[in-house]
Amino acid sequence: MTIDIVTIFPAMVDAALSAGVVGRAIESRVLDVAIHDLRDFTTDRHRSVDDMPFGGGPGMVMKAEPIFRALDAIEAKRGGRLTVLLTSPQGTQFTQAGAERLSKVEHVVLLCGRYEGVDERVRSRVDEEVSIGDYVLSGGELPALVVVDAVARFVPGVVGDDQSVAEDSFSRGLLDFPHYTRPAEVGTDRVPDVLLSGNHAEIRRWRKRESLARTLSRRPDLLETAALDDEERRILEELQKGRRAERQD
Ligand code: 4HQ
Repeated sequence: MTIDIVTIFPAMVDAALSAGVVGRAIESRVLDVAIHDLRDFTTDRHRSVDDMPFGGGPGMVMKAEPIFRALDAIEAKRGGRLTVLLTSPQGTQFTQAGAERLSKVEHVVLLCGRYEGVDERVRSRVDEEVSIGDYVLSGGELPALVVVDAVARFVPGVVGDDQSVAEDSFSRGLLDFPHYTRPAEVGTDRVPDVLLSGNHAEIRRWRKRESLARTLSRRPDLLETAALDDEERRILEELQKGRRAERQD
């Protein structure tokens, strides 16, 4: 897949994308990511990307035409249908399922908004508006980076071990179980014995129980849609019974 990012802060986006598994995937050309400086698509002396809002009011609005020119240039370069995303608090919530779906799209473009937002006419060329959560950021760069990271993990070859992507917390629809590494004792705090037992069937069951217990206490909403196997349903039943008993005494 290819990802094109349009931003007025190309250095910020470039720095973030040079680190970690995504950085390595770009370096080794498993992922084709290009960053475009929106100012390169302006035509005035001052390279303006924003202007005052019609109707008055505070703040500035991103101009439509530089964005249209950037999209035309990306379309010419990629030579196929673009899927254009705009990150905004008005968008539909970005989820793990959304990330997996986008990873199968050939050419994705991310438009990073700044200021009060973009000229409404840009939306005629936007396929999807996505929000990463209910809070206000000062620009779309961080949301775009979140989208790239979550999508890239589903592209074959980006994460070394395909197994770990399949087992990722939200791909299973449950919260993660606790992890431990050496030493087995930190002060008086010991690693649970089961993890040192070498009994892999028991370890698997313990991890399932921990995942389910955490999900039940912190994110019960996830249990409505999680795909549980027979064993998980049995363990969940047990945990719920335990919690009902707790509440009684
Ligand atoms: N912004 N999820 C305002 C966000 C945001 C979010 C991006 C702030 C766009 C103009 N985007 N700009 N939350 O807060 O996606």
